Order: sequence, then C-alpha cells, then structure tokens
Amino acid sequence: MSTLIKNGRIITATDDYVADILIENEKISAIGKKLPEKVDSIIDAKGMLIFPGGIDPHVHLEMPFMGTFSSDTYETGTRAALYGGTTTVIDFILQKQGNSLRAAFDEWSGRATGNAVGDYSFHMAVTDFNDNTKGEIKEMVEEGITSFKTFMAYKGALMIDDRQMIGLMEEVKQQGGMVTVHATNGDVIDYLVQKHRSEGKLSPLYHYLSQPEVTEAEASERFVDMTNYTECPGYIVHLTCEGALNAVRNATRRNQKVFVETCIQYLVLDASLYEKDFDGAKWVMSPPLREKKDQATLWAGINQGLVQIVGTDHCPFKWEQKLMGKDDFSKIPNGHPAIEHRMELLFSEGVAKGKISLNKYVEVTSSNAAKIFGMFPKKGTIAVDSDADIVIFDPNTKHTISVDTHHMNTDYSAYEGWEVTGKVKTVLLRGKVAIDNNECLIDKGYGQFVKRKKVSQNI
Ligand code: DUC
Ligand code: ZN
Ligand code: ZN
Ligand code: ZN
Repeated sequence: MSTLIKNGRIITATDDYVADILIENEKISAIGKKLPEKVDSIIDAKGMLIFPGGIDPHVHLEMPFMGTFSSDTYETGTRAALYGGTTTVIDFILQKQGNSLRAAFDEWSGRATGNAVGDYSFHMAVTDFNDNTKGEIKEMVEEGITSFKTFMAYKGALMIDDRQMIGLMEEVKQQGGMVTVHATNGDVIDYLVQKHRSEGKLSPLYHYLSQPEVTEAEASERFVDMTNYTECPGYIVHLTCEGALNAVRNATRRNQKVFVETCIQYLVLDASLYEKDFDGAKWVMSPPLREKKDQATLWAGINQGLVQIVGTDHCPFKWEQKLMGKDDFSKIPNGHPAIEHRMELLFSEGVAKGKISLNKYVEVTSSNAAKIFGMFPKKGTIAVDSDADIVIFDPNTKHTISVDTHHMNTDYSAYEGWEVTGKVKTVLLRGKVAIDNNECLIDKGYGQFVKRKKVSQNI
C-alpha cells in the first residue's frame, strides 16, 4: 500500500517547506519535490498545512474516579482524538492502593487492546509506593512504561506523601524513567474543601476557591526541590498558574530543568466560568481554571521554552455524572472533555492570533511529547522512516464547536459556540487514512500500544 501526499506545506518543529511525501505501508519512505506518482493513491494537499500527528500525553479514558468512570472508552476517546488531529494519546493507569502495578497494567491493557482506534501508550500512576511496588518499577520500564505519575493531592484516594515520593524518585532515576506529578497541596485543599462545606458553601465556585494558586505553587516548588535533590527527571502535568511556573523558572537559576505541561483549557478559559451557578460544573477540574494573568504567563512560558507541551487532561463526564455533585461541589467528578479540540483550539487561539509560531505549535502539540516520553522519531515528526502519522490541516476554514458535531462521549461541550479558524481535514495514522472530511475510516482495534524508550532530559 503506497500513498503520495502532494504539494502540502510541511511543518515540523524546525522546518517549513513545500514538498511531496511518499508513504509505503506504515512509514514515510521519501520526502521531496515531484516524487514519482506510481502509487496506489494520491492526496492533493495544495494550500494545506501538513503537521505530524498530534500527541496528547494527558488523557483519562474509562478511568474509575470519584465513584464513576470517565465517559470516553478507548474506542470513543481515541476516535474523537483522531477527528481532532491527535493520533497518539498517553493514558494513565491507576495503581489501586494495596495492589500491584502489574495488576493495574493488566486491567488497563484489557480495556485498551482491541478497542483503541488511535495509537496509545500508558503512564503508570503510583498511588502506593512500598517495597513491592519498588520492585516493579524496572518491570514496567521493560514493558515500555517509562513515566511514573504521582498525585500530591486527592487525599485518601490517590495521594502519596513526600516519603513515598522521594523513594519513588530514587528508584525511577535508577531505572531510567521519569516522575510526573499532579502538583497541588492535598492537605491544604482538603482543609479548604471541608471548611467550605461546613459553612454551607456548596456551589462549583467553591471548588475553585478550595484550590487557590498557592496550593499549586507550593507543591510545584516542593516537587522541583525533590527532583533536584534526587536528580530524578521530573515533569509537572497540567500546570496552570504564574506561581507554579515561577517555581520552575527559579529552579533554572541553579541549572535545573523540569519539564512542564499545560493544558489547552488553561490557555483559553478562565475562572469567571465558575460564577455561572451549577453550569460551572462543566469546568470543575483539578487544578481549576485560573485568572487572565495566568493565561498570559502560560503563553509566555511556551515561547520561553519553560512550557514544552500542551495537553488536555481529557477526563469527560456526562451531565448526569456531573449532577452527582448538585448539592456539594466536592462530589462533582473532576474533569472536562477536550481531546478532540486541542489541536484546532491551539491553532486558532495561538497560531492564527499570532501568539505562537507554526514551528512552536508542532513542538508543543507533538514533537516535544514524543521526545520527552521516548517515542521520537517514530512519532512526533515528519521524516523518512517515521510512522506516517500525518495531519492535513486547512488553515483558513472556520467552524464552530458544538455538542451537536463533536465525537466525544459527552452530552455537552465545554466549548459550545466557539468559532475556530482552521480545520483538520485529513488524518493518516501509520499510513492509513483514518479521518477524511469528517468521516472516520478505520475501525476499533487499529490503534496500537506504543512501547516507549527510557527518557532523556536533553530534548
Ligand atoms: N484532574 C481532573 O480534573 N480530572 C482527572 C484527574 C485530575 O487530576
Ligand atoms: Zn491531575
Ligand atoms: Zn489528569
Ligand atoms: Zn473541529
């Protein structure tokens, strides 16, 4: 099976030129001008931008959480991702406290295998670090799971203490992995949640007011200090605010590097949405949306190279599930649906509005995630021998985001009515046309597990 994509403007993290791309089977086999047309199919991409398939390293599919499950399955979630130009996702396996990492790995593999439409990999969330878990880190690295997620919050469910954190960092460093973190201060948040509840302050606004900026800034700084001490590669997920980014910025003064991910919502939405009574539940996520000044910090952080990745923390729930917290914000399942919109929203709000360059766009939506998480150059670029994961993008077409047209398994959109400039037209995944003109052409089971290499801090 061979395909020729002709005349597209190829954008990678470093390049910008017009050329043809020859795909044979699952890989790119040649890039050049006027390549021979003796192929099975030709796609004319004149006037289109060509990006490497997006990589979203922060999604939660079918995740057991807060007494329910996030509503996208591997099938619906990875398919929606493809509609939005994301060809690979990294999901989080959650260790059950008291159980092994292996048991969690088997459970998650069972859900994904045969069901994923797009490619996927896993982070391992370590929620109970003990002598048994310690022995399993090496095993997981050998399985291709080289990043270990920790929660400094969600007390009583997912949170680990600093003693476990330091122990985990020492072991992960030894095995060539990376520790990633949900960095907010779980004890302070727990205190504020209980305080607001006891005062009868129960609306979604108090979810926001229970997680002030200081809870994230303090935990981020503590994590950065611990990675500095242990010399373990570190990565902060969904960083939202100025105080937290300054912890990372300050660490550069002692020549330390910690990777930072933000998510699309923190760049384009703000906390005023929590003033809409229970409608604010649509944006109840942790950390919460922040202020305009934090958005400015994050856009600047991207251009300063302090923020390397824009993910989603896609953790969708249906409205009926959100209603579990109708009378108490602390029972609203945390998370919002975004997996489908990341690439288009970032193009529209970032590139089209002149906030980031096209090359930076590719860096933060694809290349950096591939490099940081050990998938480069198989994923994350357009190059000879890379997987033919390709987005053909129309930069001029405008359309409006709506629950009526999205493909995520939720019955509302957190971006209803947003007009975006630019549209994903065609998506190839390992050489196959997966999406074309709003239609998905591949079946569940096509998506493959991506085994990842050991990590490098030098991207
Ligand atoms: N935050 C969310 O909003 N949802 C899933 C987990 C998380 O940390
Ligand atoms: Zn989190
Ligand atoms: Zn998350
Ligand atoms: Zn769209």
